[in-house]
Amino acid sequence: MNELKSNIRWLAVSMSATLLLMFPLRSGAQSKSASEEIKVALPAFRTNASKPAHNSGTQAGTQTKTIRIWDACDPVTFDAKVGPGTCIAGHHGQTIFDDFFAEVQQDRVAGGWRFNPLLNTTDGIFKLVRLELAPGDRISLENVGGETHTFTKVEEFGGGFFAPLNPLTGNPEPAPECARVLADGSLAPQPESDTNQFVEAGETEFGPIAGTRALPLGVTHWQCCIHPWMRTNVAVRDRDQDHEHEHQN
Ligand SMILES: [Cu+2]
Repeated sequence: MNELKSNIRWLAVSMSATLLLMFPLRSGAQSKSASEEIKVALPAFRTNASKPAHNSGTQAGTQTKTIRIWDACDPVTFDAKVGPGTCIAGHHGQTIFDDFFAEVQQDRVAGGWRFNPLLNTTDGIFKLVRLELAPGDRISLENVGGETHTFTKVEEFGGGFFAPLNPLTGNPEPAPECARVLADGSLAPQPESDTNQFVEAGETEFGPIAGTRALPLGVTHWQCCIHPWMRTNVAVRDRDQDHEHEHQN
């Protein structure tokens, strides 16, 4: 089984390499609308910043809430179109790049790329989940997809640093917490921090702790800086506060 897996992985890598030789990566991240034009140099967003320290000694009564990060990328076609290593083989994704791109073009989102919990379906009414935390609670970020995603606090939701997706998703302007605009107009990712975490495929890491500077009392907005429709709101409230405004976002 492991041998089969490694053969598949090797096949994906060698196919990507072959495709890359046929279609070398462009430099500069110009915004193009046709999927054939999507070859952009992937910004060096796999930073070497150390992972946030695992905090020991959590207070009694606090809890950890997991946000699962999903995608459905097909390794061969994503690596061919975006760059080697974009989608790691061995995960569950089977959506080929052109189908992903066509879905974003038509719907502004790709449904398989999302943060969960996403929807509250109790009472037969669908509404966006807002993660409710009390000081001391912490978020765990579990990437069960094949791509790297970010969990980034933004003042207002906006585009990410992967320029081709921004206009298609109705976010022509990147959120400044996600991207810097370079002199040539291309975008560069903001450095990793405790409010801009890069979670690689298959990784689980601790996210921010409620009640700290990164995740203060009140409602904060978080998004992925690669796929700008991946969004969630987090509310931090003292335990004795009532939840009468729970329905608001
Ligand atoms: Cu993402």
